[in-house]
Amino acid sequence: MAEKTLEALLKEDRHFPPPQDFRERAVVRDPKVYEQAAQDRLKFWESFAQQLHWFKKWERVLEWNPPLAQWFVGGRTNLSFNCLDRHLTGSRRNKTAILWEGEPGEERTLTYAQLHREVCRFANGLKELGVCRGDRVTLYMPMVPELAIAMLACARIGAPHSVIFGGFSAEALRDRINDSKSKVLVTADGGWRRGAVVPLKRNADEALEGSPSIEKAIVFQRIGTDASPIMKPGRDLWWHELVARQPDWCDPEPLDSEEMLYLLYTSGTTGKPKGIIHTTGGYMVGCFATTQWVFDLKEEDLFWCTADIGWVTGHSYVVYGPLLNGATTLMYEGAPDFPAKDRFWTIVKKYGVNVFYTAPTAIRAFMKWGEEWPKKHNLSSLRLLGSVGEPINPEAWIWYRQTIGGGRCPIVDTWWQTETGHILISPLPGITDLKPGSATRPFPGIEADVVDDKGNSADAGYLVIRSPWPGMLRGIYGDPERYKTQYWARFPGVYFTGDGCKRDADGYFWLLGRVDDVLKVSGHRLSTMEIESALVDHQSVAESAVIGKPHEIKENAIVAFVTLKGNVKATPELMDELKAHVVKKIGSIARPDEILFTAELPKTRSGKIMRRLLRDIAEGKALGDTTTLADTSVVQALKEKYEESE
Ligand code: 7RM
Repeated sequence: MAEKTLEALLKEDRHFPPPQDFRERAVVRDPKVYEQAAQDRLKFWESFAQQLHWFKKWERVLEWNPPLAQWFVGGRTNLSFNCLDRHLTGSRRNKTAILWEGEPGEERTLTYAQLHREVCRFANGLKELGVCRGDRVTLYMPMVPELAIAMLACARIGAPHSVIFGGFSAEALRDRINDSKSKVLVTADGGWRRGAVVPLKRNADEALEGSPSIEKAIVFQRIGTDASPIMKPGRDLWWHELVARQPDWCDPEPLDSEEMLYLLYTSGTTGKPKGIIHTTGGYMVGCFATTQWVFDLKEEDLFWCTADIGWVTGHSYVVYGPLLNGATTLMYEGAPDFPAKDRFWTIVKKYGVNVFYTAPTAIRAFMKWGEEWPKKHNLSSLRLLGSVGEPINPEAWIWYRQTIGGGRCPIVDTWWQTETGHILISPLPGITDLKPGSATRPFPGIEADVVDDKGNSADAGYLVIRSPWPGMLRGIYGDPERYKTQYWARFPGVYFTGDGCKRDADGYFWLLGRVDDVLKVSGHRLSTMEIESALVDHQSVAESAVIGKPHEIKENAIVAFVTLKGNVKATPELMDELKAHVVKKIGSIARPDEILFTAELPKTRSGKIMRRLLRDIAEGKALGDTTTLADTSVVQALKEKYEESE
């Protein structure tokens, strides 16, 4: 984050206590929950586990051999059973579980009983194809109920799912399938995005040419005649044909608490994405607890988390968290500005959304589009707003509160990561006084801290988590060493988040963005190294360095400095070709906003690229300390060139 905004942030002293009527009706009203949880963290988490169904009760709540944690040791449970069957005996049986709106405007509702039936059928379909407990299944789907159905079916039979965001390219899909060695791929003939078809099956076909582990591909028909995919005999089969012949009951596997529930690939500081491992029992308890307490969920609430299920936010707060709580979760397939910039507000009004959870990048886009769009709609059903994915600047926070929340809705700014599984820092909306731009305090039972370079508690420095929590990652798939070095080596026995953080006099946390080479671009997590590898993969590129440049809506714009091979000429056509190459290697979310061709990159005497200087150049700042630079003329020339190109 730029220094100017940081300074402004720390001067932020407005605060907003919970409105009285909200406080009186809140799920959590007693501030003592913090002390009670701190006194006995295990008892705190256990109290949530006790509200869920277990085939066999756990023997111990936690087994902690840093950095390896096991939660609810010896317990047996099933996520799908807890999300579905548990609600079938009482009044929730015919309650809407998933309320779906397709981008072209279709509506579908699935009650808990209907969802249960669909999940059972699909689970039986997977079994027919030979999927067994422990086999990985890759899901590459649009935002349709069938994605949630496939996840819950996998969870039911104990086959870990690996959801790949539909915006990833064929190559990115192939790499992730191969890393997980999935046996089955579930995809669709396409998805709708801004009126166009996203060619998921075509990408999948390309990916599967190099994915030997895949035996079968199940294709959900979302588009129909406009897509008409080519079905490969012996490999591809239609979802509707597979489920049509299945019975609508499937026994839930009594899974060990520590059996793998899913893998989710996320970008780290190297070029290769990591398959984050989440297991069954702890993740379930963490999602259940945080959804209920942070979002103040009531029986009659309609909850809308706008995240794509391809990201962790969609896993925990579109699917598992709300369904564990027996809530109604809204799922929307398309973009916020299609067919017009008020699509979200049309949906809020049409269904009467009560709790709305989105990302700062979206809020900043809404601000830019102007308040006339939300003002066209009655948004009075909203009672609580959430934010996630990056720091929210106070201006956006205030706008969100006033323009969307009508000044009456508390805002929960929730900090967490793919690795943490669920929210770790957030207000409790019935208790916490809010400060715009601060995620406020660690959730009860979470021991977060801010430390300096030496690992001592400090007012500013790195955000760390000092003790294990139920939903924490259990490892990186296929790379146990990287799990240790990445998260637990910087400060031994302490979880390193990779985020900078400041703590104020009231103990409030102010997240300041990443301190490593991970970038958030429109809420999507990318690694600079991944984009560099994609560029260097092009035949004309010798070397590249990618940085994030502060952007008013996207948080970061992607800027790539590129040196070309031998006598390759730098042309505008080549620039477009390189951008397209990155899209092909990773997906459109990684397309560089700017490419600058340069004869040389600034390096230290030991040959390391000095990204700090590149960032200064891109931000148009005076150049900082260049004394460690091997050749100072390189950077001066680069700066001049960049300024010319703008
Ligand atoms: C949920 C998610 C994780 C990174 C994390 C932070 C940033 C997320 C907030 C935030 C400030 C927030 N998972 N981040 N939430 N920064 N305030 N409320 O986003 O794995 O994709 O990204 O996102 O840098 O480390 S993620």
